[in-house]
Order: sequence, then structure tokens, then C-alpha cells
Amino acid sequence: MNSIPSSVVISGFGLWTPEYSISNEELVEAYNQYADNYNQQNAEEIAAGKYEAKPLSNAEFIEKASGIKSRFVYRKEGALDPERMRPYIEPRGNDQLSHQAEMAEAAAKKALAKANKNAADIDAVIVACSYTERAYPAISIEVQQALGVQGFAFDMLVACSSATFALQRGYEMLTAGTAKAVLIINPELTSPQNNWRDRDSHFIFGDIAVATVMENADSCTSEESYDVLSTKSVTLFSNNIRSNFGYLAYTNDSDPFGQDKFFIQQGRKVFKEVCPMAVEHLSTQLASLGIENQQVTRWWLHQANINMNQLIGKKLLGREASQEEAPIILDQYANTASAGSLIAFNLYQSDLKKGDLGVICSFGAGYSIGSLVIRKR
Ligand code: CO8
Repeated sequence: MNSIPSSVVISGFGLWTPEYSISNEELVEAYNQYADNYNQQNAEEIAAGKYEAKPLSNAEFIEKASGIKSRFVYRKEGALDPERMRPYIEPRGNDQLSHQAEMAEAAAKKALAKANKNAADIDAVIVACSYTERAYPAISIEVQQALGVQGFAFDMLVACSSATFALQRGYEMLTAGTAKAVLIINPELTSPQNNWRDRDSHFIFGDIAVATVMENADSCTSEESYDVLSTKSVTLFSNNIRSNFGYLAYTNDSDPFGQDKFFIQQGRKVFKEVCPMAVEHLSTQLASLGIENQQVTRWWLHQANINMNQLIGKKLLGREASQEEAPIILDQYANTASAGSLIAFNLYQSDLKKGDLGVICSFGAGYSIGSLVIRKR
């Protein structure tokens, strides 16, 4: 845990939302049509026990089990076509800005404007998310060029905790003096890895990009900024959230787009194991700062499942946390991997008063938990 006396501040933040969204009803209608078609086309094999019938999905189940009502998607075309069941994302040439760089640039410009900074003020760019659309050259370096930033850039992947872990790397670069102002961007393009043909997981994910500017307090000219009081991260290996998609597929003769190459989880186990880890993690972090959980005005928690957030809120506070205390945004955005807690931060912070304390926290695949305790300036 890192909690040295700090002059590092979060001075800008921005949220870029795709223009397309898909409601549970639209999603379920398309999936159920696909499942019916599949079951009809394979009726003999299913009757003979050779194949399993595709079970039908249900919009009410989705909302009850997850809290999700809708999700934004980078591209909608194709996703709801029962014959296709995946979005169509048009190919781009090497001389065009890549899809993720475009998402990242849009969010970054908002964060820079909010921080009252321009590209010349930034000297490090981190792009952190669950997937990058290619291994190299780094998406961050492409965004760095698009924005006109000098200095250096790198990508990092820590699934659900990519954003909080990247904020922590920014914090460390600033305290070490290796950068003066860091731009952290999380372009979460999850829809290509979502298994649109899987009833148990087809509803979980959404696309989004968020960006954050961190700098030293003495250079901050932003109207709204936050002191970073503490950062803390922990990881513990688990196969309960996994994707085997990767570059070895070419050499091990497996289907690069087989079922195990999508997002797969043991949702119940994740729920049971991660909630107590997150409560322990946050309570210990706050105690080490001499802060009681009840003194925190706002909890910007990871947004995977409303029931997880309600349980964690209850354990942290000894009572139910209100929407004002622990805002839920996954009803409209779904699980946006690492971006969820920062979407909540972007949308639910402007009412805080000077001195109010807040916690940004992610939890999920890895397992990984990352958190920052911040204070409004
Ligand atoms: N419609 C109707 N019924 C359904 C559906 C559906 N869509 N899906 C499942 N069911 C059925 C099941 O088959 C089961 O039936 P039965 O009782 O007959 O066996 C019943 O409903 C209950 O199923 P579950 O036990 O699976 O239901 P849960 O109540 O546990 O809810 C959840 C499922 C919503 C998945 C829940 O367990 C959950 O959210 N758990 C926590 C998950 C979590 O936090 N995951 C982390 C996600 S990982 C991440 O955030 C980043 C990863 C990297 C990015 C990936 C990009 C693609």
C-alpha cells in the first residue's frame, strides 16, 4: 500500500459514450431467435443427445440477477442479427486511426479540457484496459501521436482492475518525479470478446472509454480536483474469470474463436470470493489512514453486478448504502470491465464539497482489487 504524504491530484476526467445502445429486450429477442433457429436446425442431434439444446434467455432474469437494463456498444450492426450474433466492426488500414485509439482520444480530450491542460502539458500516457486490439505498436503510442503529446506511453492489461492499477502507476510516476502530468485512458471495447451466443453471459458487457489526468498539486489549475491520499492493490490467481484467447492458438491448432476463447466465468464463485476480499481490502486501507468507513462520503465501486455492490456497501457501512453513497451506473452501462468505477466517478462527483472523502475501487478478474482514497480539494 502506498500512502506517503501526497501532492498528487486527479485534476481532470472524461467519459466518452458510444452512440449505440442495446436494451435487455432487444438483446434477448435476438438471442432467443438465434437459439430457436439453432434448436430447429439441430433437432435430430439434440433429440439423439449429441448436442445440447440452447436454453432461452430472459430480460427479467438479467435485470434481477445483475441489475443491468441496457448497455452501450461501439457498433450495433450485426450484434442483433440471429445469423451473425456479433457486432460488425469495420477493418481499418494501418494509416487510419485504430478503433480503440479513436475511443481513447475522444475520452482523453474531455479529460484534458476538464483539467485545463493541453497536450504539451502531458508527458506520459497510459492506455489500460481488458483487451487491446493488437499487441503492437501500443495503442497508447498511437493516441500519444494523435494528441500530440511528447514523452512516453505504454499499454497495460489487468482486466477489471486495469483502470485503478493504471491510476496507481500514474501516482507512482508523479511521486517518483519520472513524469509531471500523466494521462490515463481506459478504452474498454468489450463487445468483441462477449459471447453473444451464450445465454449465461451475453448480457454482461458494454463498451465505453474513460480518461483521467493526474498531476502534481502545484501545477493544477483545474476547477475540480482531488488529492490522492492512498493507493492499494492486491492480486490472487483464480481461473473463475478467464479467456483463453491468445496468440498461441496459431501454434496449438485450437480454434482461435472457440468457446473457451471468449469471456467465461463461474459467476457465483466470483461473487462469493470477491465480495469479502473487497470489503477487507477497503476497510484495511481506510483504517491505515485513520479513516472510518462511515466517514467516506462516496464509494465509486466496480460495476459488475448490483447485488455485489449492495452486499459490499452493507458490509462496509453496517447498513445499506444509498444510491448517493455508492452510485450504481451498471443499469445503463452494464459491466464495462475496468471503466465502471470511473464512469460512476465521472457522473457522481460534482456535488461533493471540499474535504469530502471518496473511494474508487475495482474488483474482478485475476482476481485483482485496486483502490484509491481521494479527497475533494
Ligand atoms: N436468462 C435466463 N436464465 C438464465 C440466464 C439468462 N440470460 N443466464 C443464466 N440463467 C439461469 C441459469 O442457467 C441458472 O439456471 P438453473 O438454476 O436451472 O441452473 C439460473 O438462471 C441461475 O444462474 P446463475 O447461478 O448463473 O445466476 P446468478 O444469480 O449467479 O447470476 C451472474 C449470474 C449475473 C453472472 C452473477 O453470478 C454475477 O454477476 N456474478 C459476479 C460476476 C462478476 O463480478 N464477474 C466479473 C466479471 S469479469 C470483469 O468484470 C472483467 C473481465 C474482463 C473483460 C471481459 C470483456 C468481454
